[in-house]
Amino acid sequence: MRIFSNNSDEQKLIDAVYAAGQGHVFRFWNELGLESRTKLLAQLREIDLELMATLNQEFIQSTENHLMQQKLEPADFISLPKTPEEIEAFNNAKKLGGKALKAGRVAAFLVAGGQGTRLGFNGPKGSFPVSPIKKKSLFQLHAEKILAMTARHGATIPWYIMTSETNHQQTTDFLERNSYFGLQPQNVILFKQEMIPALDDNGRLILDAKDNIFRNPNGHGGSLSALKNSGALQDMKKRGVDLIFYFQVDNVLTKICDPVFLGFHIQKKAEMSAKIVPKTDPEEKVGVLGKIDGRLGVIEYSDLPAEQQTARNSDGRLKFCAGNIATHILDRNFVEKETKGGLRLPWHLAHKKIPFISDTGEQVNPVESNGYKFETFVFDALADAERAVFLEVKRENEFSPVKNADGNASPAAARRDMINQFGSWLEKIGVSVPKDTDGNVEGEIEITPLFALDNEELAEKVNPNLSFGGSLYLV
Ligand code: UD2
Repeated sequence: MRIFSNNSDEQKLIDAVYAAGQGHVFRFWNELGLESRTKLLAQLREIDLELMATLNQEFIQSTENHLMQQKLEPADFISLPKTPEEIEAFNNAKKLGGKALKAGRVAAFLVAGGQGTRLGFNGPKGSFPVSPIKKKSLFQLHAEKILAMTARHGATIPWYIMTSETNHQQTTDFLERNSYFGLQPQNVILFKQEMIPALDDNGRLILDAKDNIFRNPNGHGGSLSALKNSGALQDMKKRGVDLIFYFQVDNVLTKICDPVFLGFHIQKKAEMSAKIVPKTDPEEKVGVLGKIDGRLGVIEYSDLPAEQQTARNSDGRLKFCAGNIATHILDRNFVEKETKGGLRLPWHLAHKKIPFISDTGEQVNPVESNGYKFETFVFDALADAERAVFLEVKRENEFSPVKNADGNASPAAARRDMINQFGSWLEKIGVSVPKDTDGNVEGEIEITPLFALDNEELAEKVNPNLSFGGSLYLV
C-alpha cells in the first residue's frame, strides 16, 4: 500500500520517506485519524532522512571496527596543589574566577535532557528528592547553590537548563510550582534539545505506536546546537556572559561556578575545560580524559584495551586515571564556532532494547536488543578546542552522581557522601563528629548551600563548641 496526500508539501515529504526506504512507517495510515496523521507527518518533517541513511551505512551495515585503530594517550592535567607555589597558583586562579563572577561574565548551564532510566524514577531526574534530611530535590540543591554564589559575588548568574521533549513540560511545571527555588524566573531559562530516531538492525525507523516514531534525545552533545538554536547564546551575549559553566543534573556535590576552575580556564585562555577525579580502580566504569589520535577527548571505559586500563606510572597512579566527571567550562565564542553549520560532533551508537509495534499492531517490549540509539557527546568538542584545562579535584568534595536505584551511585550513596562532606567541614572547625568503622559519619547532617557553601563559610557562622547530637540541619 502506498499513501497519497492532496497537499503538495505533504506529498513531497511522503515521497521522500518512501525514497529513503522508510515507507513502512505509514503501514497503519488507514487506521489513523487526522490528528495522528498530522502528528506522524510532523515527526517525519523533523527527521533528517539523509543523516539516518548515512548512520545506517556507516555504523549498522559497516563491518569496520572504528575503535581499534585509534592511538590512545593520557592527557596532562593540573594536579591538586601541594607546594606553596601551587597553593598560591590556586589562590590566584580563585581570585581571577571570582572577578569574572562579580563582573557577571558567568552562566550556569545544566544538562537535564536525559531520561534517567537506570534510576527507575518516574519524572525528570532533577525532581528526585535526595538531600539527607529535608529531601530536597536535585534541582533545589543546584538552585540554592546558584543563589548562594549570586549572593557571594554580588552578580546575577543566569541558569540555563536543557531539557528534552521527554521531560520539558514536567521540568517547567516543577520549577514553576516551586517558585524557581528563590531564583528570579527571568534568570532561569529552559530550552529543549533535539531528538533523533533510533533504527532497527536493518536501518529502518521504528514505530512504537501506530502514529509515533521512536526517538531519543540526541545526547548531551546536542547541548551545543541547542544553546545556539534556542537563542540562549544570543541571550548570554546580551547579558555580557562569555563563560558557560556546564554540569550534569545527577551530581549532588557539583561545585557550581567554581571560581578556581573558572580562573584557570581564563588564565590559560582555554576554549573548553574539564574537571577530573583520579580513577583509583582500573575497573571503574568512567570515561577518562585523554588523547585519541593526538586530539583531546574522552576515552570511554569500554574503548580502553585491558592492558592500558591497568597500566601504571612510576608513581603508582594509573596511566589513564583522569576520570571524567562531566563538569566543563565552555567559552561562548567556542560554542558559536562549534555550531556553525549545525551540530558537527561525531555520533555514537548503542545497541538497545527498543519498544516497537508489531505488524499486527501489538505493543512489544523486546527481551533482546533490537535496534540502535544514536547520541552525541559534549566532550567530543574538546578535539576542536585550541586550548583546554583539565583540573584535578577531590572525589569526596565534588563527585557523587545519582545514577542507579541501589548500590553504587545510588541516592543512598549520594546522601552518605553529602553527610560525610558536611561532617568533614564541621571537623575542620573543631566540632567532633562520630564515625563508624568504614569512616562514615554516624548520624545525619544537612547544611543548606544558603547557610554555607564550604567549610570556610561554615567557620564564619558556626561556633566550634557546637555539639553534634546525631542529627543537624543548618539553614
Ligand atoms: C556520563 C559520562 C561518563 C561520566 C559520567 C559522570 C557519557 C557517555 N558518559 O555517563 O564518562 O563522565 O557521566 O557522571 O557521557 N543528558 C542530556 N541529554 C541527553 C543525554 C544526557 O541532557 O541526550 C544529560 C543527562 O540529563 C545527565 C547527563 O547528560 O545530566 C549525563 O547523562 P547520562 O546519565 O546518560 O551519562 P552517563 O551516566 O552514562
